Amino acid sequence: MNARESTKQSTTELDRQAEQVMRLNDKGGYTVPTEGLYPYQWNWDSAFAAFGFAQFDVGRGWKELETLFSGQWKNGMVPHILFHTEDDRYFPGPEVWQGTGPVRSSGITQPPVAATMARFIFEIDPEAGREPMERLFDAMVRWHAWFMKWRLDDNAVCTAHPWETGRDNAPDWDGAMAQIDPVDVGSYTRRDLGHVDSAMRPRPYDYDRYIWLLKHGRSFAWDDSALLENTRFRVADPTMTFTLLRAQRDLVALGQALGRDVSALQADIELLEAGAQTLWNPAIKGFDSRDVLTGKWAGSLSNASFLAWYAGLDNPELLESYRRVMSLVAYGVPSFDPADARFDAKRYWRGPTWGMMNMLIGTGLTEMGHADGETLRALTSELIQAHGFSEYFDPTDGTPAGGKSFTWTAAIWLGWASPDRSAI
Ligand code: 9WN
Repeated sequence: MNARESTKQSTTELDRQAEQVMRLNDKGGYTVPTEGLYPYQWNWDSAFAAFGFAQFDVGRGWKELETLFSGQWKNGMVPHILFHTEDDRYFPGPEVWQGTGPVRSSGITQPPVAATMARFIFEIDPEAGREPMERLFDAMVRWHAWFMKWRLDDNAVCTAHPWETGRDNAPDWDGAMAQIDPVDVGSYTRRDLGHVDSAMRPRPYDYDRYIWLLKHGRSFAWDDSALLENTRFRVADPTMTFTLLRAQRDLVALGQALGRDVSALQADIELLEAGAQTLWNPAIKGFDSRDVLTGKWAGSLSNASFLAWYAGLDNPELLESYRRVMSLVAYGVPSFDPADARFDAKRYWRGPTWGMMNMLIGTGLTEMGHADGETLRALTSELIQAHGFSEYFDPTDGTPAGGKSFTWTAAIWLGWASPDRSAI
């Protein structure tokens, strides 16, 4: 067998294993990110799961999204965790969050990638997608409208908790977190450290503040208007801004396919395009996070900064920064600039590379006509071939980190990184 044939054979075997990971984490209508560490339905994980399932079972992909939106609150918000069961392997659980929606849930949201994944799935089979999309369209419009109503600052999208961005301990929040005195946070037991080495997870300092913010939100029964008035954490950030901008564009395309009026969504796109530009920080040659309460930049060049192309915005200086950052690592976009002293190759969102972020960044680069997108796809493919379906990886040597048999890594392998199965 020549080298090419043997690579082909092993990638086909990986396709099979990725499907197995998805099925293993499938709890019937929704998928957990990984057994043990994350035993519930997470918002953006679920959107990636839908995309992964759709590569071999389009109906199951739509089902995932419909289950996610079954947890939508009256105000339009779609929670970051839906607690369909009881499970003491994760903290904080439903009794701590006390979300107010139709399904037990957290009280915050996560990056809106669902409409984008829905568009990818719709394009695989538009006929099969018509019915589920008819049901999902208004719900997606309402979720996006909730962001537009409650979360804009200078038309950039803000986060109210580090967990909302999905980039929990990124240096983006260091300044805003330092303003919080987690007094009266009480004692609690972290469950994550029973599953993963503490060097790969957020520190106790961060957790105290995560829990303090949770209790703060809960004390206002998660009421948007009361929380806005009493806000203690509000950061305008590239993750939320770029994912919403992209999602609004995809919702327009889906709406047009369904024959809906999309003029309000088009107006939102213009606002968000202007808002995104307010996040440009010339000092880091990149899109940055801005603490709304102090007006200070985070000075954080992160993998979220590189979501600009995915959001449909090109920028030659950003491309220079991207190429510089990529020249410092071996295996995909690091979550933080390796040239910055705060870089930590294994600690979660302060250095490691994440497959699904690579997919969003790579897709954007390719759509903008930059060959770097294909290079990133090939690097991510090599990384997974060498190190499997872990939650994230050390970008310098590929060492797998966090949870194993992870849904989103398997999903992006199936739909993007696998040489046999690339759908986008
Ligand atoms: C808190 C499930 C989630 C991801 C996030 C990731 C991590 C949770 C945690 O796991 O966050 O939401 O407990 O660490 O940071 O992006 O959605 O995979």
